[in-house]
Amino acid sequence: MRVLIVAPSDRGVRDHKLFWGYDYIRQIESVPAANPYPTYPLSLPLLGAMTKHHIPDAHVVLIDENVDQVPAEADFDVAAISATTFVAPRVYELAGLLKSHGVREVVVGGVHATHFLEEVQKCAWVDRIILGRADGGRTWFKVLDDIREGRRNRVYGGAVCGPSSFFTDCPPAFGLLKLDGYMYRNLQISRGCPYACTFCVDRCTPEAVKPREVVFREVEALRAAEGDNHRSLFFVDNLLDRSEPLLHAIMDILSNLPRASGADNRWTGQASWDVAGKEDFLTVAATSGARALLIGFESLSIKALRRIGKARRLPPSVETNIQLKAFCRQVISRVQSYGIEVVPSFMMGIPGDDSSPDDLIDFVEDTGVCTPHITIWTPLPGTPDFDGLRKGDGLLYMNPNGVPLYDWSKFDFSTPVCRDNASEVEANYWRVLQSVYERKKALRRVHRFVSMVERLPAIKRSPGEAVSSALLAMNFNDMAYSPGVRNKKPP
Ligand code: B12
Ligand code: SF4
Repeated sequence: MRVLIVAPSDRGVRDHKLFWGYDYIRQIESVPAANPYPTYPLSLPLLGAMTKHHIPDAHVVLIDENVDQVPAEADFDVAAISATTFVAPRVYELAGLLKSHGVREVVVGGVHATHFLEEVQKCAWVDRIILGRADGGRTWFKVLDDIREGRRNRVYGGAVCGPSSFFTDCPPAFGLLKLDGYMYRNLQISRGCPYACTFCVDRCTPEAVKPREVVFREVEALRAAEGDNHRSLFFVDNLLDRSEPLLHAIMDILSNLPRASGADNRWTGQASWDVAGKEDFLTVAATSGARALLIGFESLSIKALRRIGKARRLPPSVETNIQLKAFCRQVISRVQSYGIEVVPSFMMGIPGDDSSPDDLIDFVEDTGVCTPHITIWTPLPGTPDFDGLRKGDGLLYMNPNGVPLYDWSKFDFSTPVCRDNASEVEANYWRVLQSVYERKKALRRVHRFVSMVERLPAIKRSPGEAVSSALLAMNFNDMAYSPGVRNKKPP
């Protein structure tokens, strides 16, 4: 069986300004042309490994359209396409294209298929749709068997997640990726999230951690596949600072990660604001090579946090916007004091947000965070925010008669898609972005962070490591300060 597995390009997204998208990265002067994209989608090597495991003589080709092209002569029995929402239009285009090339079966899975079946099943070119995880319940094996044996079935419901639902029989097929095309190497230790943010598709999903020997085998497989082209790791886990006892399993894995000689053994990951109180975790993170932790603060307004279901996770003493600012500042300085850079995430335009754009600008300056990740609140299918707005006719860019049902190219996280106050939100957004990423200010923050790391007594970090953290920060800075941002005229 000849199997093509594709992650569609994000290039169709309006104005090419998808934060961390292809065209953003292409504009960064410090990123060599050979590395045009941050990281590969982990679903590709995972599906590749599962296919080879289940059908050892299968010919498997992985294409991430952000670094490669779908072969013109697409002579495949099966094309499997991974769909996130912002690339959905390209998913449908590819499905038609591949069918016209004679591909027998087009299969679509991924987060958009899972949460917006209503739309995906309207596309006539799509033969089979997979909901949920390909590895959970080993749904992908069932799909391959049905195709091989000619059984018709359009929709497969994958199990969401459970402790045993990782595919652990063999590591992801990293060797089938063009690893040279990426700046970081994705790996996953755990999945799921117990929290209930109303804008997130991963809310309230059961948590699971891979056994440590599985993670170590994956690191080794990755290092073998990349050869001399070492890059640092990016852990895609929603939150590394999980609740007990999963936290201990993760700390054990991080402390003992195989360290290849000559490789860049540092890593970046995601955590919650609770991490500030987890000293053991921070110590393990710092000593095992953490460069940065991405933390979702989302807003400096209590009302906005209430609206998105995050306020209930604040300590009871945090009741006003002033207290919230102080709390966020404390979290950041705690993590920074371990020599770890914080990439805080904020969303503007959440209904009820009563903080001002200047609050955010001042906060970035105060905390000295090098690379704030600032986007516009963008409700996506599968979330209560999307359902609520859709029901109340509050969403812009509907496309009532076609596929896709919305113009997803506008859902780029820098365009307001909510009808209320759209032009005000957009004007404020660009003002904040241009202010915090003004070249001199951004470099001053990087310099502050490097000097702070160099002065740290407790953590044994060489100046070289501080500089490397700063370079990472500058990469992100460049990214956000790309001409797309600099030359954008606020409406
Ligand atoms: C790592 C990551 C990134 C990385 C790498 C992106 C990439 N190219 O893969 C970076 C940092 C670059 C990134 C950027 C962005 N990301 Co991101 N990211 C993630 C994250 C944390 C992990 C994804 C991952 O690797 N998971 C592990 C793999 C193994 O699981 P998976 O992808 O879910 O695949 C499983 C199933 O979905 C299914 N499946 C997937 N594809 C297919 C295909 C077939 C045929 C089948 C059968 C099954 C199947 O089976 C897989 C295995 O079980 C997810 C959140 C999450 N926890 O999943 C968000 C997530 C994918 N990102 C998201 C967003 C919004 C973004 C940004 C727009 C953020 C921004 N504001 O800029 C950008 C967009 C850039 C881009 N073009 O991708 C959203 C997407 C929501 C949506 N509805 O589309 C998510 C879900 C976060 C969230 N909770 O809302 N991201
Ligand atoms: S945004 Fe983060 S903390 Fe909130 S539900 Fe999603 S994964 Fe969990």
